[in-house]
Amino acid sequence: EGAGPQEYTLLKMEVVEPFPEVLKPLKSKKVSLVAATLRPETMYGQTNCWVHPDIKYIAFETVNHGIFICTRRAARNMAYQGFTEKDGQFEVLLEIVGQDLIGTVLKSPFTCYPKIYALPMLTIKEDKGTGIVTSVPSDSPDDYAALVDLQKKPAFREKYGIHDDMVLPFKPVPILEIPEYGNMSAVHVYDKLKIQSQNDKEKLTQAKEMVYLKGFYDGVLLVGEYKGKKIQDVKKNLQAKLIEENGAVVYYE
Ligand code: A2H
Repeated sequence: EGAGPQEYTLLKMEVVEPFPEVLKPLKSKKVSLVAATLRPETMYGQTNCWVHPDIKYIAFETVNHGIFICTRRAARNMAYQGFTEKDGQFEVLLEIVGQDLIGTVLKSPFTCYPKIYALPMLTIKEDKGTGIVTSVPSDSPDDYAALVDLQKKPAFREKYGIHDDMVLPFKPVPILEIPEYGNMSAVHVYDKLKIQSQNDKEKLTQAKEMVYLKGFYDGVLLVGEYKGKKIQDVKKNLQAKLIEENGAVVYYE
């Protein structure tokens, strides 16, 4: 990095009933888990949200978007980008450990699943984005690997108190067609490289390299308003649509 700030699309995933125990104090408010993504054009394929069980998150009030949940570091960045009343300042309403957010029910823009769940991902970095990630297993090898880990390993679900119905019904959705990789590029490279788990670091790096540039330059949307269009031509339009519909906002770091 170091080439100046990176622009992210900050996706707002709204907490819906039943609120988890830790968020009950905020029950009467609009509360969102926020995730930084570089791929707004993939939001049609969201199947879940990722949190790290051991990362500490906070809740703070924004001026225009209700309450956000993210790392303290991300909240500080947002406070310098006009998200809070006083520049550079934010009030911590709650401190929450990721573990306690697992199973939270969310409504997220563009996905075909009416509600999705917050689930554990152990490779989330604390010092990038918000520490919360939106999961698009059709097109992100990291997301697919982490979802397969949960779907294939009942003991892993049990360890975090995750019900089968938060995980098993959520299949990757075909949203982009990429020449040579088909309509679920992450699934294709995961199989091809015989990736074993979300901790298969080297292979996942390789998988990401294989998929990303190709997806951006040659990928074609299979769903939504821009069905049939090339991603590079409509990525900005899709980001604008998410923002207009109040599902996202621009965030830099
Ligand atoms: B992307 P970059 Cl479909 N820890 O969004 C680990 N990963 C994180 C993160 C964190 N703290 N914060 C964000 N990310 C992920 C979609 C997506 C993403 C697709 C394909 C590739 C892809 C759905 N997940 O990222 O280091 C988020 O996942 C490829 C790297 O700033 C975000 O975009 O380049 C991306 O990594 C930001 O990573």
